[in-house]
Amino acid sequence: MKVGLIGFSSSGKSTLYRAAAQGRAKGDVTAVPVPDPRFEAIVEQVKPKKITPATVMLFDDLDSAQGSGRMFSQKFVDEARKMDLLLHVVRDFDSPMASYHTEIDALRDEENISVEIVLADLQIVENRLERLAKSLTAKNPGSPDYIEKQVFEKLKGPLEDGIPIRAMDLDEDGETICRNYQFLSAKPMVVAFNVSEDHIGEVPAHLVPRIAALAAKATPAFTVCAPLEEEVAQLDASDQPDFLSSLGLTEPASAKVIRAVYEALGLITFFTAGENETRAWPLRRGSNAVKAAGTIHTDIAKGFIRAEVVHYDVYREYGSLDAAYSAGKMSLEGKEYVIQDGDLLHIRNKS
Ligand SMILES: Nc1nc2c(ncn2[C@@H]2O[C@H](COP(=O)(O)OP(=O)(O)O)[C@@H](O)[C@H]2O)c(=O)[nH]1
Ligand SMILES: [Mg+2]
Repeated sequence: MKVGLIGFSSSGKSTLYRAAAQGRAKGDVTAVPVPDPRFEAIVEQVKPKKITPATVMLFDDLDSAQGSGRMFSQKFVDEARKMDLLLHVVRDFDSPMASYHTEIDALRDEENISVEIVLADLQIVENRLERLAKSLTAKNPGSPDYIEKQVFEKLKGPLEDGIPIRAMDLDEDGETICRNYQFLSAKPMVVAFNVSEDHIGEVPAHLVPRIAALAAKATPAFTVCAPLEEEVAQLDASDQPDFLSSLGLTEPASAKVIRAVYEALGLITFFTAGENETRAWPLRRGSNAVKAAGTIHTDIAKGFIRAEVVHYDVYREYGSLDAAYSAGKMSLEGKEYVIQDGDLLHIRNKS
């Protein structure tokens, strides 16, 4: 899953990118581990030879907005279209580096980018509707042009009101067409307000209403302090908890943001706890057991017999998989079983 960082220059994108990459950042693209205390607990108990967390691909530097004239370059739009989710970083700290606006105004910056994204989609919709108005086949009920025209007419009004496509209720035709057009405002988005050091661990009052308004537009929003996050990421894992608690925090804000990204992508996690490899696997919410087996290996899906399932909560209660199995807490599930977030799986298969 591809996550692209967007936002004005010097808003803190690269800083947050390096923090989230936890020391693994190489170039502009990094597979970022999804923080998951459950996975850490499993690893701690199993002590496997190989540890493979779930990851998302984080893309820094999509060449986003500079803040003058037309905000989005064609290169930016082309790159952003390839992403599965946009992570919008907004500056809410004072910086001599910020060349585009001297005064801090996070609400203005957030809105400018969000509006531009909606306008980019509106322009495509309007251009296409103009063509379709001249199309004869678009008058033919049931034709692809006719369906597209109906969908686009429904999108136009809300887009004019600044509503992103992701916040609209689309029918199946709408979903398909929007996917084909790769509309930017149809992509899930998470907003990270990059606050100054004196607002660590709190939400400044001026951001509270905006964060609520964004949530109502299907856009989870958080505050982070990117340089602090980077500092935390540079510490040894064993030193992080003390440092965080000295600031009154339980975990880095970037962990929360990456988890929100993961959730906004519609992903849940299942685990395989082996002594050779213990692994967290991302899976589309609502997927069944064969689909999960196929994520591990196509052969395992083909030879699927049954899934042995122990949920993480049960695993924790008994302390190990062996103990949970001995207590009869393992359930055998068939192909159609819907995987739950936190399931530990072992797939019985013929291969
Ligand atoms: N004071 C302060 N400086 C920050 C913060 N976030 C980023 N910076 C600084 O702002 C500058 C630009 O950050 P960068 O991550 O490169 O921004 P980008 O252009 O969006 O990638 C760097 O010098 C950062 O150290 C913050 O929360 N507070
Ligand atoms: Mg940068």
